[in-house]
Amino acid sequence: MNALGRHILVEFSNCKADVLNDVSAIENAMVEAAQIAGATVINSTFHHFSPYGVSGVVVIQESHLAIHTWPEYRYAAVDLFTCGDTVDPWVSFEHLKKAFGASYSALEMNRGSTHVIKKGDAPLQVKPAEAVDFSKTEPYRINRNVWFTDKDENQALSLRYTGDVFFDERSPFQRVRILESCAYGKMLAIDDMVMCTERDESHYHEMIVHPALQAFQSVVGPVKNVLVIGGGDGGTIREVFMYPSIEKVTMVEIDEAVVRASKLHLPTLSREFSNPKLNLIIGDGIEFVRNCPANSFDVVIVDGSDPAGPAEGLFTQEFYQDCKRTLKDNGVLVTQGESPMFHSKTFVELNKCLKSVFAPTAVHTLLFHSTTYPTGMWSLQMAIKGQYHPVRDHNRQATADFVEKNTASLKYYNDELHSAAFTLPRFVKQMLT
Ligand code: SPD
Repeated sequence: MNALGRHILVEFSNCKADVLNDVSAIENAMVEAAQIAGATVINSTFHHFSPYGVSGVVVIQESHLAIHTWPEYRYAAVDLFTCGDTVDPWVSFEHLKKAFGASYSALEMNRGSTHVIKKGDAPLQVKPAEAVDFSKTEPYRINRNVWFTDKDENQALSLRYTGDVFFDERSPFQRVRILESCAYGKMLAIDDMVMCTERDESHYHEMIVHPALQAFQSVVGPVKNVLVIGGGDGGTIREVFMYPSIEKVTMVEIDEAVVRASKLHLPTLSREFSNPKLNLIIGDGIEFVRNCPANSFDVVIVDGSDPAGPAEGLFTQEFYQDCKRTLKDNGVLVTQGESPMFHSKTFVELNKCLKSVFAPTAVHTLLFHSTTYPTGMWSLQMAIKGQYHPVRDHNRQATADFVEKNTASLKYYNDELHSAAFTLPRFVKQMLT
């Protein structure tokens, strides 16, 4: 070769649009394309842009592979640049063509023609090479820079992940993924939203369960019969089964893929799926409560996703009317209530909706820190089918005893936090008046 490098510029057209908008699929394909061609990968940096498109580069010891995608045009601009004779960029090209299902046109250029440039023109000082003892070096690791972003049009929360994808399935309802995040352990994502991470899932799961169950037990007595709608990762039932008085938990999850993914990859969340007191129904929670006999449950927990896709119906008046009917007298309903800062409209509307179904004085808002949901400020709504108050009538000593007994497993909830969670900032109070 009479040049320093080979540079292939590729126009990929008619690509699979979903692949071109999938930052992890593209990063994987590009890293593989480099490795298959025999290149040594130094690092990779890839970003997803809102609403469509991915840009990224894989730096290899022999130069780079770069890409920019326009999924809405099913088009990707790719360049593959290799130096030396050991790596054939056309091998990378073939791999990417298959991965994107693309038609193409490509142009190869020689870079740094040795007819034009001459070595030794520059006055460089070269340090003598030091001998390296390879038996003492760390195993080589690629530095991957891939980000998962949960966002609306104006705000986002991004988590860096390793690029490893443990589970990725498009169920009839949604895309279910389990990724390895760098700072928060494994992460369950539904479509492009974070559902939970190993490191902070306890905040959400403890808070959706214990304030409601402790409020109920303070006034009514031991909790026996609980309905969970959603909650397919298993974190909510794990917390419910901490109560020895539980006789039966009915869980209705619409998407079996979520349960399967969690059982396979999130053992700390899914360990109670084998509990004999669990009646797991794979089905539609909305239909379940519509057909459920009245006065069936002490507590109903709605552990759904955000109001898009199959979870949309979990934010309606009809649904909460049915939930109320299925509750026994003095029963408690608790539902995830979105974020006052991120989903302000849904947050307010859900509170109004519950007040219209129960009574304005029977609905109580709780806030907690969910560090991997956009804005980090998340809410729950509690509604009581009875006359008592979750803070004024709270048996603080009973909660302190419960926390003491379960000190090894609880990470977030305690007797002080029980009342603190119902204390709202001024702007949140204002939103709800
Ligand atoms: N934006 C995320 C809201 C998701 C609430 N449900 C999470 C499921 C955890 N069991």
